[in-house]
Amino acid sequence: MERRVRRLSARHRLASALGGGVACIEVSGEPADVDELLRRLCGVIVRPGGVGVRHLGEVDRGCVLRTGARAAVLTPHGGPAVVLAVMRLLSSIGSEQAGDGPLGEGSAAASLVEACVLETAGRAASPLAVDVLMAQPERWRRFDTVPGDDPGCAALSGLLDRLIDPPLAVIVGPANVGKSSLLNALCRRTAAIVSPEAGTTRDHVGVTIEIEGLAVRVIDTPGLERRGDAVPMPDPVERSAIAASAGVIAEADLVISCGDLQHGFIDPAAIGVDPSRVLTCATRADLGVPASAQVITAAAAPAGPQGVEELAAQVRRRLLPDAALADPRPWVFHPALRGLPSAAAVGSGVE
Ligand SMILES: Nc1nc2c(ncn2[C@@H]2O[C@H](COP(=O)(O)OP(=O)(O)OP(=O)(O)O)[C@@H](O)[C@H]2O)c(=O)[nH]1
Ligand SMILES: [Mg+2]
Repeated sequence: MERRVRRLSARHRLASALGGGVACIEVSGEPADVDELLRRLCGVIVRPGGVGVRHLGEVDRGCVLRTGARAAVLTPHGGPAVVLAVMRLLSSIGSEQAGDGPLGEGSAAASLVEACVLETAGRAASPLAVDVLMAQPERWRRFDTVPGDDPGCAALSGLLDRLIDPPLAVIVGPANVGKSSLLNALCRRTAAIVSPEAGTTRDHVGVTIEIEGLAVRVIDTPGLERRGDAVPMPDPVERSAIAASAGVIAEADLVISCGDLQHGFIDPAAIGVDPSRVLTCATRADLGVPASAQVITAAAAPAGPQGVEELAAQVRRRLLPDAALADPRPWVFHPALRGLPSAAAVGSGVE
């Protein structure tokens, strides 16, 4: 016989659009019932002020933020199937699904900056965004001017915005140095075609990978330069792909310039890239290491991949330095906060 679940006073609602990297589900109700709902969902009690990554039943893992005695926010992955499964699970364990409404209505958000945190957590691409967003109400409270007008905050915000919209890293280098193999190793699956023929990658191939909680778009490009008479010149299809690569290279936040001992590196000036945007990466290092590489890899060495984790860590640090993550100044992370004095953003009442 099916055991009946005691209904709780708790209610839940989706506070973000479906389909972002991370969804935001608000839960509210009497304190004891919010306690009980989270215990049923995660298997542990999450006290007011508590935050942690928890199992959301058997559906997913996500951040659970107990924003107050009467409210909590869950951030499962944003795909519709996951979100709907979590919503259904909440209903089945005693909560009632509330209708969608404007942000901050009736529960978790107590100020504009908090409402913006909830909205932004729902569409941020990077799981790491949640921790940095949760720190914002306190950072805004401690700042006494207009964060948007402060040059330090503006520079910081430009970097932290990469937690919302994934930054772009583009892999470039001579043909056949192992660029596609490197992309495959980075995303731990075959996302790009690899072959011993020079010119295998005829169009650029892109994937979004997560490095230490930061979502990064990585694009692999066709070889940009050839050496040796045995290698034919690019055909028209490939020439147009190479020309198209120029566009993504120009947009790149970071250019991963690959080179091996046999072919060396491309001169950044030849592709119009400032060296400050370049990370030089030795590839096929099991066959020898070219001079002056900042990181050394052998993604498809017979003995197994080497240096790929270190490359990933360097990419993350170049795109989002540790100093930016630790910076105590506020982040202007939402258009509604631009030009706003911090006192207005943290004041109670949501417009
Ligand atoms: N020994 C060794 N071989 C590798 C390594 N990485 C790639 N290769 C081999 O090098 C060849 C070229 O690899 P790709 O990854 O296709 O090189 P690419 O730079 O993407 O080539 P294009 O797309 O043609 O520009 C393939 O035969 C790979 O198996 C490595 O770390 N060590
Ligand atoms: Mg390739």
